[in-house]
Amino acid sequence: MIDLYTAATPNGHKVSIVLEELGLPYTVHALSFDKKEQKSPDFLKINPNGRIPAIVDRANGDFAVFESGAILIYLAEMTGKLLPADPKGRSVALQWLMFQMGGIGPMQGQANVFFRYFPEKLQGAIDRYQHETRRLYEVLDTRLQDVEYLAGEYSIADIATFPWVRGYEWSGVPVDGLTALQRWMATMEARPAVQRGLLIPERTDDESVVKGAQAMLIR
Ligand SMILES: N[C@@H](CCC(=O)N[C@@H](CS)C(=O)NCC(=O)O)C(=O)O
Repeated sequence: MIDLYTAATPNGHKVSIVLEELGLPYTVHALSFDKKEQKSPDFLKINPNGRIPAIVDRANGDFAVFESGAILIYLAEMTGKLLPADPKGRSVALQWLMFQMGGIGPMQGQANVFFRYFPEKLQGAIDRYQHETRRLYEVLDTRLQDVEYLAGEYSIADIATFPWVRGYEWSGVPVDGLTALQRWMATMEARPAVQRGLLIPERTDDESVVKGAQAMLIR
């Protein structure tokens, strides 16, 4: 059994989607940013970085994993699914996974901060992060003109990338003209496991939780 520590954010959704795709049983622990539960001493023992997502594998000596990309690799290797077995295919999948972890996540995350939450309107910062995110989307689009999924076959690279790209409107980043990216998004959205994963954890309408999440994103 896997314990999943998460919140309704793109990085959290990566892990609930992969768990749904793999059909692994898991227990959801929804952390409240408003209550700073991600910084509690108990949670810092699981993720020293004090952020979601993290998992604890109860069937493997309570082994804890943090960083969403590392969690996806751990679960794919554990099950032998969603990551090609041959060295070249595996490398291609990991390249696109790293592209998301080092590029789209940080750039789009900062686009959200400066476009949505930052107390001052810093147009230079907004432009910088939105344009860089669009540039990274164009790299994805070019790739997806040649292949159905980022690694050729469906993999953890798609699962890592989709929860971010689907938020393009919220980030103020247009996807006009990126027809291959739009086709891929529609394919991803149609997957039942993706739809289930996006509902984890249950959304709350508690405004204080939303404010708390925004405060965390600013830092
Ligand atoms: N690189 C990390 C990023 C994790 C991250 O930034 N998580 C955000 C939510 S998407 C978070 O926990 N924010 C709360 C905070 O910063 O205290 C990963 O991919 O797991």
